[in-house]
Amino acid sequence: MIENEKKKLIQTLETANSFVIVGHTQPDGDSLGTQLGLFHVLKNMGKDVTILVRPGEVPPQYRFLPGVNEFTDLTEEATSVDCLISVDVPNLERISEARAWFDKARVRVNIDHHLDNAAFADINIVDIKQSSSSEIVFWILTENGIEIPYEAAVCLYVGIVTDTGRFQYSNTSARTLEAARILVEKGVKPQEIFSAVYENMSYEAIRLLGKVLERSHFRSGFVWSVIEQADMASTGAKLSETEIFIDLLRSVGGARAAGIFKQVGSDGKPEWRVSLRAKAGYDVQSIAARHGGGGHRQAAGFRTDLDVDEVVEEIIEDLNQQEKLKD
Ligand SMILES: [Mn+2]
Repeated sequence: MIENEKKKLIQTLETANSFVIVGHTQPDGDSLGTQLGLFHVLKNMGKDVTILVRPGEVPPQYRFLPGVNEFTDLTEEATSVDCLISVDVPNLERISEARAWFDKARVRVNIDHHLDNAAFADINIVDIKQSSSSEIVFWILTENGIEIPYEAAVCLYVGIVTDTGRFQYSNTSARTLEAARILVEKGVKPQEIFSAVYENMSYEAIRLLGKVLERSHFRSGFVWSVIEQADMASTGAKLSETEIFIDLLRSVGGARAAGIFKQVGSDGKPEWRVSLRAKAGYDVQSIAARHGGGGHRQAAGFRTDLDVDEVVEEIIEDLNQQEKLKD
């Protein structure tokens, strides 16, 4: 069935003239990489392409991506296009204001690898076995002989590198490495990408990282910490720079999962944006789903207005439950 959907996509890419490409809110390397990768490919095919992002939401480590200055503010009034392509987005809520563009588009396409994808479009290409949305797009283009220009190769490579934790997570397959190999053959330089994405933290973010590590807790195989709103002011770091902190927490030996609670919303009523990461054999997607969030087995998130302690207890209980099911 997915092969049929891919055929429909190729047909649409060839026949439609105007495209809008949307990713998810708080975009990561895969969401941005897939959007920009498709942007360059379609431009190369002579198409009229709009790419949407929320202003100010591109994390600094992705500002080197070719085409990053071509984004249109998604809160601008929607225009009607032949085809909207949604990438790395599990459901319509996560495209936020781009919903207006979705409603006006003639054909809607959904390309994603999230477990909980809601198949919300006319053409749905959801493959949870692939490492990233960038990898899905890479193979569709490659298998259909559509040219991937150098700029697109850089963007798709960044999507794959970031979603696989630099080819270390369990979603890294031989096929993933094969995709990376072909992209490198097209001129992508792994060291340059590594340096741009991972060696580009602001000093302010490093100081915030120090605080977050210092106030972390480790109990029953769960490592967690908190980022308060006041921390942003006292260090000058930006919330979008904190995405990778959780990987350090998960790296603790004996940890089954890690969590970071980021305070969002107004100070009067604390609300938390919770990011979770699991080590192989554990599943944080089910935990996030129970709180109305989602993601993948190894990386998921949700929002809550419950107390941190309460949520932590629940997560530990859940991890214990998963442990029992393993025996
Ligand atoms: Mn992704």
